[in-house]
Amino acid sequence: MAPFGTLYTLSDRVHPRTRKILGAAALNGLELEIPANFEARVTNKTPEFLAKFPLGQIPSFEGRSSASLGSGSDSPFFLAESSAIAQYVADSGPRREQLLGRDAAARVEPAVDPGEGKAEKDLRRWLERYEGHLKRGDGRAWFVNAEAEGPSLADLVVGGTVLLLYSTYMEAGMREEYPHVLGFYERLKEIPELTELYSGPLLEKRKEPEEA
Ligand SMILES: N[C@@H](CCC(=O)N[C@@H](CS)C(=O)NCC(=O)O)C(=O)O
Repeated sequence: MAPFGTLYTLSDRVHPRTRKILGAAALNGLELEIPANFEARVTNKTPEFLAKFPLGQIPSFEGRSSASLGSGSDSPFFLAESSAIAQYVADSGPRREQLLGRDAAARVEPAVDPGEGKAEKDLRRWLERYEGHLKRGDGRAWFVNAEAEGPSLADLVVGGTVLLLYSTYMEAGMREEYPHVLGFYERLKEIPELTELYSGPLLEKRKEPEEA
């Protein structure tokens, strides 16, 4: 079967902005082609690439068929912005309801990616917020869904940020200060389709934080 589409991104490792896209594709059983000859800051600045994606950023997505967008089954179409691509991929397979939720409130969470480029005090505020959310009731497995429903796109987004923090910033002691977030991360990693995508290596020893 032909791949669902082409994802322009780094081919030698998972770019943090693509993890949620690849996670949604894995859960939906959709194959995304990642061109092996893609060279960051070179390929995405060529006239051919800019003709498709004017901002020349990665990740960018080229769809094979835009029938769902009403422009014919074989016309290519182009999507930029990692969150938009993740939403589209999540919406395009058999697990769309699990990934996107049944109501509008469930769709809000994926837009939040608060871990990016923040000072330690902001990160701790973010971690406390999510620790509290997961601790609600008897402890929630997932941010939006019931445990049996499995992770949604919100979990893929937050899980990606958690992995980034765990691999670059939070050593083991600090990870344990937020046990529900840690449990959530371990749970996400146990989903077979997500194990490789959300695995470490995790940080051994932390660098001293810069003052904000
Ligand atoms: N909001 C965009 C940001 C994309 C972005 O900034 N991509 C960077 C790599 S992390 C890039 O392509 N930079 C090259 C450039 O802007 O020329 C998204 O989430 O996709």
